[in-house]
Amino acid sequence: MAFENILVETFDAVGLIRLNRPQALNALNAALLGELNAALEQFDADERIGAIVITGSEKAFAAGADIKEMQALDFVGAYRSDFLGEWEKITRARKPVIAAVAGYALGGGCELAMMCDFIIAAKTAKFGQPEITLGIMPGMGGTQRLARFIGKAKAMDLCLTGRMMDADEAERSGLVARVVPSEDLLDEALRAAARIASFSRPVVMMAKETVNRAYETTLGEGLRFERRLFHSMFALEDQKEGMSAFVEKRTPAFKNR
Ligand code: CO8
Repeated sequence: MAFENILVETFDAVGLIRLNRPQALNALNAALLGELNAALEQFDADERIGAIVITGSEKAFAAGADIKEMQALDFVGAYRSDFLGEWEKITRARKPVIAAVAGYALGGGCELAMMCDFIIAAKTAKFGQPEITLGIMPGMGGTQRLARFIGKAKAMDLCLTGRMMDADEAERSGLVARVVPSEDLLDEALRAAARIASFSRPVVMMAKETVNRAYETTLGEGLRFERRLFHSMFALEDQKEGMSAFVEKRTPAFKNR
């Protein structure tokens, strides 16, 4: 499939998707969304790929949903087409997805980054939910994921004032996993993804699924889910290999990659 709004590359076992609408600061329109979902599905299904990175440009990860596309929308049209409901598909990728964020991650851009498994941010990154300034509120998970990830106080502050948060504040708040100098952003994200891809694929996928379960269930159910999957890992050759390699002081050669 030929893409017009994203660029897709592979680096060994890592799939890289770059949002590429520079004229609109990577504003997220329906065409870009369709392409992003298609590229993610392809990487998720590709046996050679173990982890995926989504990034934007130096200036913008994404400056939000495309305001020009939304401007003329009416309630009936938005409701009947379940406008932008397709975004949820991103969270269905079973392989880990890292957001590498430089510049603006605003509105839908911040929400897209939060749909990824973790965020690595450049010093220049700016996160925010400025929808309130447009007469709307976040609609792709901003009110829900922010509240869970950074707590009520900061979620309210960002959603109600529309202010931006810099990379250091985002890291302090728990939104961002790591902050790195801008020039190192892509290398750092690709290195993290390559490291993930070097581990046992089923174990990585189960670890992702289990951490995500923490956001959807009670602690007791989550702990039982974790323990059941943990037990199942003793059926894997990769468990034997990983533990034998540790005891024998050598690097493990995982088979299920
Ligand atoms: N949509 C469309 N076009 C955009 C967007 C956007 N979100 N952001 C920037 N652009 C365009 C500008 O219109 C401009 O185009 P042109 O040159 O044709 O005028 C170009 O990108 C460059 O932008 P600026 O000239 O504004 O660049 P600056 O460096 O001066 O400013 C900012 C950068 C601060 C990022 C500024 O562009 C800005 O404020 N952008 C809008 C940010 C925003 O409000 N984002 C939230 C959008 S709403 C949203 O995401 C809701 C999602 C929920 C959907 C729910 C569905 C169910």
